[in-house]
This record gives sequence, structure tokens and C-alpha cells, in this order.
Amino acid sequence: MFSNKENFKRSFLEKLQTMYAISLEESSDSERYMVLGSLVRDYVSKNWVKTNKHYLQDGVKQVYYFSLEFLLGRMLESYLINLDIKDMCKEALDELGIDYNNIIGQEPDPGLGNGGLGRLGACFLDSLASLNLPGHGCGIRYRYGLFEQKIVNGYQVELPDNWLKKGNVWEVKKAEKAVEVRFGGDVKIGTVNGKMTFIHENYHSVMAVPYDTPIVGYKNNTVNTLRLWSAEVAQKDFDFQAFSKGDYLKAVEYKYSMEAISQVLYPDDSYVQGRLLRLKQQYFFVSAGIQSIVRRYKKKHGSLENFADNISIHINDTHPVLAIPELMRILMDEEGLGWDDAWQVTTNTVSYTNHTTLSEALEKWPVDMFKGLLPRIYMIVEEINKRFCQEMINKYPKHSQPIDKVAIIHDGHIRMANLALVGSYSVNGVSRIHTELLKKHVLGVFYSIYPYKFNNKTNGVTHRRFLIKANPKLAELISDTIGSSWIYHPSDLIVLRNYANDKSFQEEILKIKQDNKKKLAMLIRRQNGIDVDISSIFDVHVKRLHAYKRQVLNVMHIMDLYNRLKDNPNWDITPRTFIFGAKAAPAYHLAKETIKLINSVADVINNDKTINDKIKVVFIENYNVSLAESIIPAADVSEQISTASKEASGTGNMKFMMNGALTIGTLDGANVEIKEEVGENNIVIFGLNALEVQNYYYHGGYKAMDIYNSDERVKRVIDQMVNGFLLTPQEEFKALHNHLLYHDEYFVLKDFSSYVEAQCKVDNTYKQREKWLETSIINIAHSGKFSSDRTIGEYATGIWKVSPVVID
Ligand code: 26Q
Repeated sequence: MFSNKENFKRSFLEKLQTMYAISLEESSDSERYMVLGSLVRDYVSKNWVKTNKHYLQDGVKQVYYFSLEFLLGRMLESYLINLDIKDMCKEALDELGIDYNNIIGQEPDPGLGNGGLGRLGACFLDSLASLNLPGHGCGIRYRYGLFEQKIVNGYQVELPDNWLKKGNVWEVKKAEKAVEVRFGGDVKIGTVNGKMTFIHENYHSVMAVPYDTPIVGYKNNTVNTLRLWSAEVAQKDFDFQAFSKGDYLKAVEYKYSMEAISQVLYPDDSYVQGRLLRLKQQYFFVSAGIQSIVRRYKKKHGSLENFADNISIHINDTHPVLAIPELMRILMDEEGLGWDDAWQVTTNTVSYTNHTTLSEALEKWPVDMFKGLLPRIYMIVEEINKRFCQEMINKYPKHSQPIDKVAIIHDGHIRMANLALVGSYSVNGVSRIHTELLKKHVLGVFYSIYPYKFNNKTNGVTHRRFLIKANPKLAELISDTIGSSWIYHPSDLIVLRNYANDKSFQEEILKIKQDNKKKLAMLIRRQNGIDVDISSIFDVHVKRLHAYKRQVLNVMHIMDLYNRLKDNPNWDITPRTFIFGAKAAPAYHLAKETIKLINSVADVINNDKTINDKIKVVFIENYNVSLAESIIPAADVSEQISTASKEASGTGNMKFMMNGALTIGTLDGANVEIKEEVGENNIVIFGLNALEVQNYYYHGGYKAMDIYNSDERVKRVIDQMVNGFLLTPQEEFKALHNHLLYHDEYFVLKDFSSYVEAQCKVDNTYKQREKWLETSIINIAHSGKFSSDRTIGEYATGIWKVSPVVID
């Protein structure tokens, strides 16, 4: 059907008829999207079957990437690119009189993740398939993804993300592969033939039903699987409940409460609260995933022998850490292994990635809640803890203090990171500085116990989505200039360095950037009703909203610029458009106040005719993967300004660099390695470094008020937040104002002057057009390191020990 245009057109019209019984003229864009989608799915299915057959061969090790989030973004065009049929489809649709972009735009953007961690999972799936690696995703099929953000009167308002409203063409429901997951109840301990048995009784059960989505590799026939689980109470269980207890309403309630498990993604990404439903979600998908892996393994091998040699289970942060006790439970209670054998298998199967140094983001669950919901799993965790603590006492008889630090159960709580460290064979950070901080501070005691478990895997992003798909003109220019080997080997982008000073190449780079800026300007015109000048610097700050990411620092700089422009209307700064996009967790008040602050500053500045449009401020609502793909290729400046030591890696920074933006950033996360790649003249670094930040935390010595009192500009800006300057009630930004003055834990005021200086440098560089373009090209040339193909290659050889399986 995709062999040539004529065949494609015929298949398209036929499918339209069989699916909707209508003619082309009568069909809507949404119907046309569904038709193209199902054609693509049919086309993929052949290789999907074939890939699975290959994976059943002996000696093929499989990786399962467990993650509570997969932030996929739209799939259709990625499929077309990876299947190498995009141009053909585009032309054929054109000949049918159908606008390709309208069709692509019909697809909902599935927001099954919060931000970096979820998007990383999606990039990893793309890289696994593209590197011919047998690696699959396991997660939850949320009925509602991350909320949709509307900005009303400057405030964030959250609306449900009903992404399944019109159905989902990519998924295949596998009802017959459903498994049961049990909650609550109690555990009866007995003995059979001298062996202890654990019988789980009086539990509530729910069916986990898998929905599989194909993950297509880049031009290589590989089709891996993303399996997302949905909680469903089957009709028969529902009826049984109703009839046996004679209480119909109770039965309905039961169904409703059980199915709630997969209803909604939790919108918090850096402050974790111990919510029962969240714990249910975690056990639900982990139990379903492990059961299905074990079942498949037994079907193929007949027994569980050599399990760890053939299966790798990777946990994306601690959210799926119950994989450890759940695998223990299945091995012991269902497969009859003894503790030591089960422990051997488990700890050789599971590996773990940490994504945070923030203590408030480390998961811990109250023992009572945990025990009530997962009685048997609790017993296993307790036993793991007991044995581990005993081992520590034997090893370090004189020190009791480290045991308090490393115990899994402590102070009435279960510490999930500790469980992950004890129960896995590998723990990695996501950038070099992050891994070093884990070893020195956050997980320091564990590092002294298990130094061999620690390793670094610096994050990466898929250049297929964030360059080839998002910026096709740039991708084409690169291939025309250095050949297309970089698509398979992103490190070949380095050849572009030879063109960094090439005038005609620079002009082409500039032209593409201007085109992308024009498109973004049109989007801003449509969505915000604001006209922006495409010859101004597009200075972009898009990511989740959090105090440590310091959107406020950016705002303070904008306010200061404005003040200086008002004082001196002839000041010849390069015009700038400050572009923001960010969702705040709904209960995170300071973050929401920051959104309102950005919009209030925008109101003042954008409506002031006296500054001649030299600066503008735009907040683009509902930042998501699709918007990222439009915004990033249009950026001149990439804002990566977290307090040093707080951003584990960042991945937006890599996407911007790949698209030729200049980074202004702190020495935090992957910025450190970006600087190392491009050299200090091609990135603008400012602010405290991680060591200085740590020193202030340990020894004190910083008072924001001192800076407020000594720096006129800071004082003016801080005062303007509460003195009526912003045309909002005076108490609107009181909390933020107080936070900055009295609890400036993220050193916003401390880094202000250094940031302003750095921004001045950005302005100066932009004025030297050739230097700017050279820097832009150097950034692209060095972005190869930050491809997720490199990262996944390192996971495959360094952690999982899996090898490629070529599908012919
Ligand atoms: C946990 C428990 C309860 C509710 C929510 C959560 C939760 C959900 C999401 C906790 C954390 C997250 C997401 C974290 C995240 O996105 N971290 C980012 O991961 C990126 C990929 O490694 C890094 O680049 C970023 O630096 C890091 O902040």
C-alpha cells in the first residue's frame, strides 16, 4: 500500500470507504487522519509480528523499561519518517487535494508524562528501536494525561486532557493477555512440607488490560512494543460482586474505585506527596508488567532458569521500584524459589536511574498505608530491610549512624530510593555532575557500601524527532552539506565545524532560523494576539515551572531591562522577544504566582508604546511536546538557568543546542558537558557553581536582604512586584516577594548581577552577526554527543548487556 503513490492513493480511498463509507469530498480532516493512521498501523503490523518472532529466538536478551510516564508526543509523522514514507505520503495526499499539515495536526498530543523524565522514556524507546535493540516500554494507559493549561486573565487554569476522546489509532488492546492485580486483604502464613507458604486472602482485585503501541525503528524493520496497562473490572466480577452480596450500588462503587487507578496522571514532578492512589498506580503497573514478563518467559523457556541472563528490568526513577519486591513475591510464592535464589535473580535483573537531588522529590511512603494496601509486598520489603540492616551491622559493627541513613524502613516510612539501591545491580545518574553529587552527597553512604553499582549515563534526546521532524529544513541543509551519515551516527555532525566560518553556509543557517521564527511569530499572533518582530532575539525559557528552574530570575532581568529602557529610551539594545512556556503543578502556589507574574510583566511591557517595541514578553499556554517542536527550532537563546546542583541533567538544553540556539546557563546538569563540547566561547555561563551553592547550604553566609539593600536595580525590581507597578492588587505577589527576600533558597538574588552581565554578553554577540552564526553552527556540530542513541548505546553495553537483533 505504500510502495508508490498510486497504490497509496488507492488504499487511502478504499480505507476511507470501509471505515466511514464516505467519499473523499465528504470526509473531514479528522476522518482522514484516522484513515492514514490505520493504514500506517496496518503497514507496521507485518514487521511487528516479524520482530516479535525474532525476539523469541534463543539467547536474545530483552530489556523492559518501566516508567510511570512516557511523554510520546504525536506519533503519525514520526512513524512516516522512520518508515521512510513521509515524502511519498505528502505528495500523494497533495495530489488528492489534502493538506498534509492539517492531517498531522489532527492527532491529539498524548501527554502521558510531566516533563523531562517522561520525555526521556519516549526518546529512549525511539533509540532502542532505531538501534535494533530488543527493548520495550511498560507503563500506564492513563485515561487523562497531564492537564491542559489555559491562561485566563494571566492565571493558569487546568482542564482535563481527554486525549482518547476520538479513539487512539495506534494502540491494540490485548484483552486475552489481561492479568489480575490484588490489593488489600491479609496474608495467611502456613507450612506445606516444611516450607512456609503465604496465602493472600480477602483482597480486592482488578484486571490489568494491556494496550500495545508499536515503536518503529528508523528505517530498520524493527518494531518494538510499548505496553500500557489499563485498570478494568470485568463484567463477570462486577456481576459476581453485585449478586453475591446483593448490593448493586456497592458493586458499582467497587468498579468505579478500582478503575480509578488508571484514570489520571499525577501532575506533580518535583514535590511528592504520599497519596494512596499514586501507590496503587505504582503497584498496579509493576505487578501487571512483571507477571506478563514472567508468563512470557516461562512460555518460551519452560522454567525460570537463567532469568536474569535473558531479562533486564530498568526502573525510571523509584516510581516502579516495587518491581523488586513484586519479582521476589512471584519467584517465591508462585514459583517456589527460596529467598536466596529469588534475591539472586532479582538483584541481577533490576537496574535503576535516579533523576533528582532534591530531597523533597525522594519518594517515601508511610508504613501503615503501605502495609494496608500491599500486605504481602510489605512483608517482603520488611525482610529485605532486616537482612540488609543485619549485613550492615556485621560489616560496620561500630557505627550505628549510617544504618539510620541507609535503612529502607525508617521513622515510620519506606524509603524507595534505598530499596532501589539495595535491590538492584546498577544505579545511574543522568549527567556527570549529577552522578558525582549522588556519590558525594545524596546517596553518599550507599556509594561507600556499593561503589561498583554507581555509574553515569548522561541523558540524550532523539535527533529524529527534535531535528529531522521538528526542523526538516535544517536537517536537509546538514545532509546536503556533510552527507547524511549523521542520521545514523550523530557524532558525524562534528564535520559541520568545517563550515562554521563559511559565509554561504552561515547565510543558509540564518535563513532557516528566520523561517522558523516567522512560523512561530504566526503561532504567537494566533494564540496570544501579540505581534513579535522576527529580527529580535528570540529568547526562550520553556520547561516545567519550579522555583529551582528560576523562571523568576529571567523575569527580574526583563523588569530590569525595562527599567533601564524607561530611564534611557535611546539605549540601543538589540530588540528581544522573551518567550515562556511552563505548566505549574496545580497545588504549587509559588509556581502559579510566577505564571501570573510573567503575564503581568508582559501586560505592562507589551502595552508601553514608549519603548518602541524593543522588548516583548510572551507566555505560550499549554507547553507540550508539539509546541516544543515548533518553539525550539525558532529559538536564538536557550535559557538553562537552574540553581547549580539542582537540575539533574535537563534535556531541553540539548534540543535547543541541536537547533543552533546559544545557551545561557549555569554550570548545572548537562550544561556542564555542553560547555565542554562547544568550548566556553560558544556558551554563556554565569552564577554560582555547585560547590559554592553547597557551601552556602552547609555553612550559611548568604542573606538575600543584603543584596536587596546594596543593589539598586534589585531593590527596584523587587519593590515593583508589590508596589502597584504591575497593575495587579498589591498582595498578588506578596508570597513570591517574601520568598525572594527571606527564603531565597535558590539564590535568585545572589545570581542576579552575574545573570544580567551574561545577558549583556548575549546581546553583544548577537550584534556580531558572523560570530553569532559561527557559534550557532558550532552548537549544532557538537550536539551529536547528546543524541539518545549514544545514551542508549551506553545503557545497552554498560548496564543491560543486550545486543542488537537485526530484522531482515
Ligand atoms: C512522584 C511521586 C508522586 C507524584 C509524582 C512523582 C513524580 C513525577 C514525576 C516525581 C518526579 C517526576 C519527574 C521528574 C523529572 O522529570 N525529572 C527530570 O528528569 C530529567 C530526565 O532525566 C532530567 O533531565 C531533569 O533534570 C529532571 O528534573
